[in-house]
Amino acid sequence: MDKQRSATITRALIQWREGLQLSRREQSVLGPELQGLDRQLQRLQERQLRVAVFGRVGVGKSSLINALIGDEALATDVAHGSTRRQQAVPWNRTWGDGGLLQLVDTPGIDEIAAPARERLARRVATGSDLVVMVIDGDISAPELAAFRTLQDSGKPTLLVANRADTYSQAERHQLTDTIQARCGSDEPLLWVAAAPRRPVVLADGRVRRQAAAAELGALQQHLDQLLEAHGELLLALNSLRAADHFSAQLLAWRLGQRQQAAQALIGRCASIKAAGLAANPLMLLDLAGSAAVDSTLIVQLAQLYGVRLRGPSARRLLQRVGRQSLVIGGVQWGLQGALSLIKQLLLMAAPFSGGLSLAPAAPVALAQAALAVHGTRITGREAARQLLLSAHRGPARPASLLRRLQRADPQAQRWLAHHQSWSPEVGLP
Ligand SMILES: Nc1nc2c(ncn2[C@@H]2O[C@H](COP(=O)(O)OP(=O)(O)OP(=O)(O)O)[C@@H](O)[C@H]2O)c(=O)[nH]1
Ligand SMILES: [Mg+2]
Repeated sequence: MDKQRSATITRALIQWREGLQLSRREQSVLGPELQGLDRQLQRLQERQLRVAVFGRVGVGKSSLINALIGDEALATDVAHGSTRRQQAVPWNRTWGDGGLLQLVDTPGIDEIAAPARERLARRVATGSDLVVMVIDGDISAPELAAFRTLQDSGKPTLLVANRADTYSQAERHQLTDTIQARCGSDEPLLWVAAAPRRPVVLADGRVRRQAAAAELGALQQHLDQLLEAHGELLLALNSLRAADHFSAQLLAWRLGQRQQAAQALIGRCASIKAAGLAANPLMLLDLAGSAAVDSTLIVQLAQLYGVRLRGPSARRLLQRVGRQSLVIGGVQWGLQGALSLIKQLLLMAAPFSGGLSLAPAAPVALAQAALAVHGTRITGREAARQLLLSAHRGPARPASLLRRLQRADPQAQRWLAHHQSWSPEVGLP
């Protein structure tokens, strides 16, 4: 991704953030998410990339960070569980044109239940632009599950195998094949030795394993290339995803808050329509009256969701809702017309049948009313869905920016191949 596109995305995101009108209650309910988003946007402006090191307990995550920064900044231990909480350390090297780097050490993913592991993987993924997942032999089921979680969340992830010093070259080749097959990935497996121990023959002839220099060549080289080629993209992608995620959470929250009000509104419109249909003897008025109630419902729903309905966009929305609810409720409209016709014929026949034909008119009117309620519910739901989509889809919205970037950049497309975007189906009335 070139610098110009990166600057455009940064500008658009900052503008979007400044334009977010959050109530006090929203700021407090979504406080932690908002802080996370603001941190990410700040890093985007400062061009500070965050690389998280992630994996099982004791695979050598902290040792790897120490080896990369060339300093024993983090505690390491043979005893498992020496890193208890996430910790970021600055990495004294740059990428691109003066971009900064931070490495994040994380606690091990095993010894915790699967749901917690998934949450941890998601948290690590959310807070970093790139993940280095460390294994130290064949990939286990929990490791594979965590790797998949990272991939499914669209997180660029490098798979690194540590303790290269404890395997022969033939063993390493064989392990590479097995692991790549298990992961279903053609990405390279990068072998390193973060804190190797090499056998040394002592003066008395005994052999002892002694600490030796770290071997990080494959990873260093891969990281150099990746950061030079895609540093800007990594930062932009994670920022867009963070913004998209926040915007989805905000919408879902607002939707949840207004769900009851929307339901009540739909119910009120349904009863107005039902009463009008039951009382009205004329077929055309039946249909026109129903359509009028549905339009009023849409306009009022729009007000409720805070979506401005004006000009062509309003027309398009009404047409879309109309089309959808007509397709879904097509049968209902057909039946409604037929029932209106029957009702009208029964009324017209009244003078000739001595009023007897009026008797079946009442159940027909009731059937119409029941259909009307059902139809209004369909229209209400569809209107709510379309209104939300329109609120989520504006050209400057993170979701649209993300889609555009995905279309324009093949590397973004690859990274986001498994990524599932938020869908506004949740919490509809
Ligand atoms: N032989 C060998 N030992 C290593 C290597 N890397 C790390 N170790 C050893 O593995 C042990 C665990 O290393 P840590 O870096 O603490 O592992 P961790 O993944 O951070 O562990 P937790 O924080 O407990 O999850 C230490 O005794 C390291 O010296 C390596 O490449 N080769
Ligand atoms: Mg550690």
